Amino acid sequence: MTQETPRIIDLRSDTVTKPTAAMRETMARAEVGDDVLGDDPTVKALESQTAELLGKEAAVFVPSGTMANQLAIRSHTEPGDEIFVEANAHLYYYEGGAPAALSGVMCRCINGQRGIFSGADVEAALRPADPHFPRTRLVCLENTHNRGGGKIWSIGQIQEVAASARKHGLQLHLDGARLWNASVAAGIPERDYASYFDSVSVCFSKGLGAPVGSALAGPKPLIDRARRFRKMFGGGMRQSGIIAAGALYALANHRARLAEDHVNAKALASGLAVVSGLETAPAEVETNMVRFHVRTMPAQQLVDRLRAQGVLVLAVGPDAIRAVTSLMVSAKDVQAAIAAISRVLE
Ligand code: TLP
Repeated sequence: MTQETPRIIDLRSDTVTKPTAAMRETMARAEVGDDVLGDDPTVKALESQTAELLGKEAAVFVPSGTMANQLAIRSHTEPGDEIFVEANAHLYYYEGGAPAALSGVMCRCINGQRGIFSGADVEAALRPADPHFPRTRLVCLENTHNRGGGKIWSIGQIQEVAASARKHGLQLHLDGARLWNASVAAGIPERDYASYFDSVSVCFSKGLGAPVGSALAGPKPLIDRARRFRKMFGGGMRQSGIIAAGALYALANHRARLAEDHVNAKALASGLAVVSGLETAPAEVETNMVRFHVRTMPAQQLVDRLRAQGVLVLAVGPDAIRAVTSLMVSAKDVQAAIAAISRVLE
């Protein structure tokens, strides 16, 4: 008798998505060339399609969202400058100290509400032009906001922050790793969000399901500068058309389906809301992330016990857990995960 391998339900992140058979086929057939020498037609196609989608003049393909964000910071600033970041922003919180190490900038943290801050917060953080102070150059936003639980910035909120930033001559960067999710959930085209920013980073390797790759988009002079730093940081890739083909496939085929992940995340949160020992706020679920609090054991203990049940989630604080839906997770998996979590907490 053959034993069935138990199915692993992986809710740790949408970064765990694997390329589908059709995506792999497209990748295998991709035309390639040496991209550092400007010869890869598939990378060029991806860069121009990304720039177009975001309403920007140019884009550069990079290995990761981290590199896209850090190239943006490096390209907008000089060492000794200051940038405004939200205290839980990925580019500050989760990128290994890169703003200090790679750009030599100071990060001034703004405390947001689930990642969202206001124009007044920007004004309050500003300092007078005086040689005692660093030169403030850049304001960074994240949409959707990861540690904010997949929270979407509204256009009104962005407009307000952008107006304050512009009034003081500051540049704006958007970490749009999951801008695709915001766009599908809110019904607002990516380029509408992007229009308030000088630069926008996007990822193909999260909910879109490509195995590797991100891009930074913006005006041509900024992207030319970023391309130079990409080489300097070791991100110049050669026959990268193979991975760019996966990203092109993802753009064409996996954007609209993100709505399914959002429905699944809502269902997960609603199911968890009635499990005793947990605190979950289904009304806060706007995209593909669910954050919940554990009251009866440390979060890591629940994570470990769930692993034994074939359900993977991440502890994101001593009592906080994050579960992310993606194309690796079906509606049935969500119900199975709720059942497993209830069992463990009983
Ligand atoms: N986020 C990862 C982890 O690093 C936490 C995840 O599992 O969510 N911006 C945002 C908003 C992100 O969430 C991430 C990845 C990145 C940038 C960085 O992308 P990569 O991992 O491609 O460097």
